Amino acid sequence: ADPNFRTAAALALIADDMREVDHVIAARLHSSVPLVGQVARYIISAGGKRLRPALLLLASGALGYRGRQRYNLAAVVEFIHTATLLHDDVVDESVLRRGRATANESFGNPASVLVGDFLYSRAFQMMVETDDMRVMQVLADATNVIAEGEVQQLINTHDASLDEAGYLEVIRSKTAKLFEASARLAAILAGSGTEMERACAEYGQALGTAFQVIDDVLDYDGDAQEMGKSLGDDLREGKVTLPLIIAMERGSEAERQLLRSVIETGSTGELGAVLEIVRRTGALDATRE
Ligand code: GRG
Repeated sequence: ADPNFRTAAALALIADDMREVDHVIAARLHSSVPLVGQVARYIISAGGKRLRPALLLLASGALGYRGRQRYNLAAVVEFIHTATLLHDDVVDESVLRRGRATANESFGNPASVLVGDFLYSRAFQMMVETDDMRVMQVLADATNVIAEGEVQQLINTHDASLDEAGYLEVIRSKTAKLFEASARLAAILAGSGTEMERACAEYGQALGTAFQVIDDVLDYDGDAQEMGKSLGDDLREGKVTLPLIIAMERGSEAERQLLRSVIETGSTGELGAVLEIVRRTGALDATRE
């Protein structure tokens, strides 16, 4: 079947549950400081895809769990995700998120960082309320690994020696870890045992990794001009995406040298040549595969 159809069918299964999650999210955004609610609602109501809550709901449903705790934990993973987005947009000095101005653009960096801290700590309040040590362990471990992944990504900026393993290590931490935790929590909620917990975690990890690989090159789709713009932005920022790594592996010595210098300097003077190497080596198709 068409994968888009399958996705739509899966999401239709949990449409009512997702409304419950949105109620929990709205209810748990309360704060005596108006700016907290304002910034938090600004980002949370901007239309995120709620992928991590969806994964938790679908997986726990498939394992036969029907308790209300799934709504709380789905809200927790969305709060953690949103906190990381607020911080990430400050780190990257991004101006657009979810089709509108980032919170840092609208409210400034300090408010973004601090409301990210609020969402993160609200998530931890809610996770402690579960009184379940395994749940707390999984979420504390995941957020720790996410932060480490971001630091490693910072270190990898403009690093032309980054290989596929190094690239994957970062995305497994910064992105896939929260997908992994969401699926793992489903198995914990359902009391499905350690084997199923491991299987769910592995599934979440694989899904999150594939998701980030595609997310990294989504803007490269479209015509050559669009790809040039996105690749140019990534090169200037020192982001070493998988197509660049594959093009480095597959290119001739001269091509490799050109790519190395462009990645290290972030200069886009040779952008046309870079695009041609990516095209000739089939690096984009290899990434999608
Ligand atoms: C607050 C614990 C903590 C850490 C901060 C900055 C940082 C450390 C982590 C950032 C991690 C990050 C931004 C990973 C990328 C995740 C990603 C693919 C975001 C886009 O996800 P979507 O497409 O977003 O699911 P929507 O908008 O749909 O929710």
